[in-house]
Amino acid sequence: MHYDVFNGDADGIIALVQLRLVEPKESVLITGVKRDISLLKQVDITTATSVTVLDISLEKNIQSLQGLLDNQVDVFYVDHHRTGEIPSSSKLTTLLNTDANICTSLLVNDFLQGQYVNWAIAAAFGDNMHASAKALAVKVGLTEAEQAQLNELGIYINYNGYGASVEDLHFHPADLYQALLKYPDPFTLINEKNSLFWQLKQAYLADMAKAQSAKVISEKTNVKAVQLADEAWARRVSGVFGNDLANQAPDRAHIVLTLNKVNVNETAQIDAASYTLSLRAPLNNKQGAGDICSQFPTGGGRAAAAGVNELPISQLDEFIKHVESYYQDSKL
Ligand SMILES: [Mn+2]
Repeated sequence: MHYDVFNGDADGIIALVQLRLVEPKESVLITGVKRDISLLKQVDITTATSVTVLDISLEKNIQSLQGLLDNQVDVFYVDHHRTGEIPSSSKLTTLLNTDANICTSLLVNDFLQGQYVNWAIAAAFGDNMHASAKALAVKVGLTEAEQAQLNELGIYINYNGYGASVEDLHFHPADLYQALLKYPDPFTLINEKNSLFWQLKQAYLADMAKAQSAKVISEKTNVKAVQLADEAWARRVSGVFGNDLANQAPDRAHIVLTLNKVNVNETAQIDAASYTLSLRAPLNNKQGAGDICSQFPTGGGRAAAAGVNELPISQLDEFIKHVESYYQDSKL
């Protein structure tokens, strides 16, 4: 049995669309919300004969990967996140590149020699890699208007992946993948009345309108921190809202916080409250976000975009100061 394991964000879902348009395959789909990257362990090692893995860190899935390889399962692994040490095995084929301007769909696009390139462009826009997306769009001759449409589509698919659990999402990423696979050309989807594109657009605009009232926690020349409510809409919109802020002020780092629910247990003691936060490096200085977040427990990510799942409230000031001084010292 073949397994397709993919991140539930734009370049995870779209990378699989590109591959399966070229090579249709019956497969078991394994995916989840964007932040759920520990996916490979869900593959049933007793039934798996081959596995395609897209857009999840090899480092974070190394144990499951080693188990599959030891069991003689063929693995095709494509990703742009931290790799850690890559196992050497004749069963493993990789396309790995951690360049900050490369996403999984772009790697797949090279591999497929540009087949379904419009999908790859939408994915790169969705992963907020505007320069790469634009360069590719210009190369294949898309007009400004067409580029803007693919940008929108990428943003909406990316937006759908954010949430604490799949219950927060409008569409389960596996369902979204299957729906998108019906469109070899994303412009057909965009031009179709009441299609998924329009449904996602409507939902996105409603959530973003609410996000405009976000509370500004701190605003300095090089760092801005804002807080969103702890509600499903805020969990959905936090990532794309962060991208939006970054695009508006490309020299600034941005922190988007949501307060995690406080659990009151039986003895009426209140567990220490914490924030889930995402940190975006300045678009014009894409470095350091992953390193900064990794210094806090439950933190991690890429150079350009990273996060902390549970930052104790008492550490927020320290975190913000850390971000301020980091980007103060690392001006281009
Ligand atoms: Mn991705």
